[in-house]
Amino acid sequence: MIPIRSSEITPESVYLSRRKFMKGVAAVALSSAALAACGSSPAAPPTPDPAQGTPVPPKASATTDELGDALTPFEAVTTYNNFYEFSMEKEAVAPLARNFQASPWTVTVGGLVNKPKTFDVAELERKFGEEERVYRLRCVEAWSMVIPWLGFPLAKLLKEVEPTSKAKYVRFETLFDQKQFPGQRSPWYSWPYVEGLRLDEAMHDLAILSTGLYGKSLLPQNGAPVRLVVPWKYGFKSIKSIVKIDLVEEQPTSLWMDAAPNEYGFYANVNPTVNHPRWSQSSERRIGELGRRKTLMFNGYEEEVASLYADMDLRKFY
Ligand SMILES: Nc1nc2c(c(=O)[nH]1)N[C@H]1C(S)=C(S)[C@@H](COP(=O)(O)O)O[C@H]1N2
Ligand SMILES: [Mo]
Repeated sequence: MIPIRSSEITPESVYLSRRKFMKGVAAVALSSAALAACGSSPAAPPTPDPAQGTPVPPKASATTDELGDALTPFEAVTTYNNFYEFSMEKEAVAPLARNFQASPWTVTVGGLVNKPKTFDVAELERKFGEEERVYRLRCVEAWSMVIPWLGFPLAKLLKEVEPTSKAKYVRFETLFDQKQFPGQRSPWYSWPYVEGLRLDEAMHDLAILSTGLYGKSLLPQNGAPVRLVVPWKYGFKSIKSIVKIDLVEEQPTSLWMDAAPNEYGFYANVNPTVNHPRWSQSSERRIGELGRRKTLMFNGYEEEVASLYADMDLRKFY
């Protein structure tokens, strides 16, 4: 039996507090409607740049994803967050994350590899570069955003450390630090947050390690300084603030599989035909829009990733 928290729509409490959620969504929808009514693009308002003390507007080179869907405003991307290490309350995450120390920061890559190595984040960026990738993020709670990430393919890092022939999966771990992450004092979850991918999934070009969004370094609420982004899977697979990456032989057990094995599987591919035990996955609410839109198979990346699962029953391996 898992504990139920009556706050937002969360992976473990979707049916509670629907009223409060609707209030939040209406506010976001209103603010972007107001922007659109003024004839301006849905660009975000300026945010203070701590280095300069003057507001620098966040910018992305793209304005839509490849399907023509508008970017979700920076404001929403950075204030409506799931990051349980800070809070289970989406709007509480950003304020609590303000003083998070994301530097210095290292990522230790090891396990079944020929060349284990600890990387400084700056070194990761230098070595593997930074490109913009506009991806849809589809949360298992049935809301979604379109986010212009900055990052590099995870495959580049994996090739660098040379997985051995025994390596079958990649296991990711978030920082464990109860001083900085008050949520990690909660006994209901097996901290630190852990996620995993099959090695071929991890090697797919769409899977990136992200160090920024909207042309700027990641803010703590989005997983600074480095987080995973796997756009064809539910958002919870995209683990934040990573300190450890291990190549392993056995399928890792993620925090969510551990917390509710009947609700969250290892694969967690976006699939409108397989419902969550407590709600439908056939449609979603795009943050900033009124009404719902149909959820796309593999979140719209079917052409790119379906071959990874050609011989699998996707109803069984959810
Ligand atoms: N460490 C960690 N990573 C996490 C989470 C979390 O609570 N802790 N939440 C996940 C969930 S449920 C989602 S939907 C996305 C949200 O990412 P965003 O806040 O940057 O949009 O982060 C994922 N990564
Ligand atoms: Mo999520």
